[in-house]
Amino acid sequence: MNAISPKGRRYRSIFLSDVHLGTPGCKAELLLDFLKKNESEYLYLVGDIIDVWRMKRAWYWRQAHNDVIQKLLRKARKGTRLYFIPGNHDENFRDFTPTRFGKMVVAEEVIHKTADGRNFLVLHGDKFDGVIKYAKWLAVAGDRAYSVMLALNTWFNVARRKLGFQYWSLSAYLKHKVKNAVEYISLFNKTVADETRRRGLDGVICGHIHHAEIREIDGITYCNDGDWVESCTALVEHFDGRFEIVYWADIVKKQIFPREQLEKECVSSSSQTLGFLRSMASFARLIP
Ligand SMILES: [Mn+2]
Repeated sequence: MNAISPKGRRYRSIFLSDVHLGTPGCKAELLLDFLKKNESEYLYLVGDIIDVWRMKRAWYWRQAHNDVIQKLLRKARKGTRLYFIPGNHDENFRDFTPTRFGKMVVAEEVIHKTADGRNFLVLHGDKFDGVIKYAKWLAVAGDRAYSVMLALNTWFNVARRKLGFQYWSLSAYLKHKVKNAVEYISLFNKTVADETRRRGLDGVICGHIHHAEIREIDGITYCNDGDWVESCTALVEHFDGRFEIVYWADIVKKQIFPREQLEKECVSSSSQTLGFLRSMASFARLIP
């Protein structure tokens, strides 16, 4: 890949999610460029990094996808504190939570303490899908029903997975139910902020809805780190505890990836498989 883009910088923390490695939509080259140029003490992978369930249907894996994984693991080896939080597209990793693979911590949720001493809940966000689906009904039924719904949602998803069914997509469901995307996003924001308040925390960092945002919601700081399919965004924490969204695609405007070039990069299926297995083996090598 040719040299492009301005130089990056050093942050206290970087949060990334919804990369969807293993799908044609993943902007792996841009992410690789971001990872090469930006360093941090903490690196959080906030879910849907590898799109395992899409890959079960259609295999898509390029060299750049391997490179992203290798780059992440190399950062961990060199001292970056790496946290892997599974999402609904890579939920197979939830079978291993909480655990530590060498330098990488795998967990459903993590509490991140900012440089200025605030406590942030870090999680993917898909566990609120059920709550959002029944939002109106739950508002009437009250707090207890809400807790039951959260528990049911988790139980339902484990059962569905064990039975080999695909993930039920909230966004697909809401396309018919909710008038527009804005309404859905604000419903998601509010649900996540409510849960954060219930737990007595200062803020929350999540992904899942592919919409980067930093916003105050009734005293809770809500941060969403966006995605690497469309917007190519990362959430960063500066050394004074201030959060910011980095729009890497805007920073790297010049860069274009002609479709033919991508196709040429797609090697034959056996070597794709081999590359993928090698990446997974790198994960395994981290086991102490
Ligand atoms: Mn998700």
